[in-house]
Amino acid sequence: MKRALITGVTGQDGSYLSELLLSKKYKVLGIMRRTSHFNTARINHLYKNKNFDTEYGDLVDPISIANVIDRFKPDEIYNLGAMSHVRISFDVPRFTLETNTLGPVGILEYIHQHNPKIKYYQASSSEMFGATRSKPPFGLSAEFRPQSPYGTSKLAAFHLTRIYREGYGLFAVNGILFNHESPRRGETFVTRKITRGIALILKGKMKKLRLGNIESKRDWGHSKDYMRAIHLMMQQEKPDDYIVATGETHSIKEALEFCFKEAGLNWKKYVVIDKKFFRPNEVPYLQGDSSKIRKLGWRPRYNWKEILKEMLENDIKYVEEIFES
Ligand code: NAP
Ligand code: F7E
Repeated sequence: MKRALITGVTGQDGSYLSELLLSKKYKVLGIMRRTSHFNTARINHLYKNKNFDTEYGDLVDPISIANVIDRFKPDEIYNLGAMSHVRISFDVPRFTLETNTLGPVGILEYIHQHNPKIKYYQASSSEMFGATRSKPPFGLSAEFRPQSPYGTSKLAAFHLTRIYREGYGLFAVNGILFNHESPRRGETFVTRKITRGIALILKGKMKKLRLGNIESKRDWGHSKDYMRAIHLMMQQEKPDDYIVATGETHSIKEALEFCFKEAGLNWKKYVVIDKKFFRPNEVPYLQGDSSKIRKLGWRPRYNWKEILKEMLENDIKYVEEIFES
């Protein structure tokens, strides 16, 4: 039985990856950090599986992570834990680098020093392309030009992963994932903010939805599809880097129009543009070239409209339930 250790298990991707690995008969241990509220809503349903459990640890405390690795002895480590919000990374730049860059280097160094057989996955991001001057769609040879502390922290971790692979021969893989969403997406990312906002408006609990720059464009996929891709890259004979994207790009405004129309509403009546949600630097356009992982047989099953529809339906149901009880 393969053993997988997942950091960021309480997040969107951690929960779907756990489900996928459990369905493939892995033993899964998730590392979660201590918070003052319960943070296990996305994984509570998994505890009934005898092959799933969690332990406390924090990426800014490398000894805590090393202790868990020592006890659990994983075959594969998926490093999904991160301060993952781009705008907030401008408010907490140091914490962002500590978690997103020093966290992974701690794990890589542990693997190098103590058990070089462990396979390592690094959750890299399309934010590393930032304001790239390369032509879209962006592939592995496109210029990296991050626009935020978050993008910079992920770019450093990307190179460290490559360096440990090339320098020490570790099985260390970067998945450069473009934006991926789902009903489990954090409430402050733009797609979920829109679908949750519409659900509250329909229920009469919200009057206006306040957003920032709605002109930027994103290549949105589904988290479930992207977790299949990262597992696939970890099963290859040789470690390598891959891009995961749909190749289709749409503006935030298009997403707004689509979701409000689905709900039978005119977005212009409800959306207020608020400077508070703009970023000091923006990433204006993202579109990925995922041809390399497609050669391994991966394809996305969801398109952007199906994702948004699923999220909207889920939020409408959720809001109905909380205001009924
Ligand atoms: P998410 O929902 O924000 O989850 C992040 C996870 O990291 C949560 O479990 C969080 O714990 C944990 N975490 C944060 N700081 C930590 C720390 N210091 N120590 C240990 N754990 C910590 O993010 P996601 O959307 O699932 O993304 C997963 C990974 O992929 C992240 O590394 C993200 O940067 C990267 N990524 C995401 C996308 C995307 O579009 N979703 C695209 C490219 C790359 P709490 O639950 O306690 O907050
Ligand atoms: O913003 C604009 C915002 O926060 C998308 C993370 O998972 O994907 C994610 O980062 C766009 C930006 O995602 C609001 O300015 C407008 O142009 O949903 P987002 P992101 O910044 O692309 C990458 C790949 C990651 O790696 C990250 O971890 O939407 N936008 N108005 C807004 N964004 C937010 N959050 N809130 C607004 O009110």
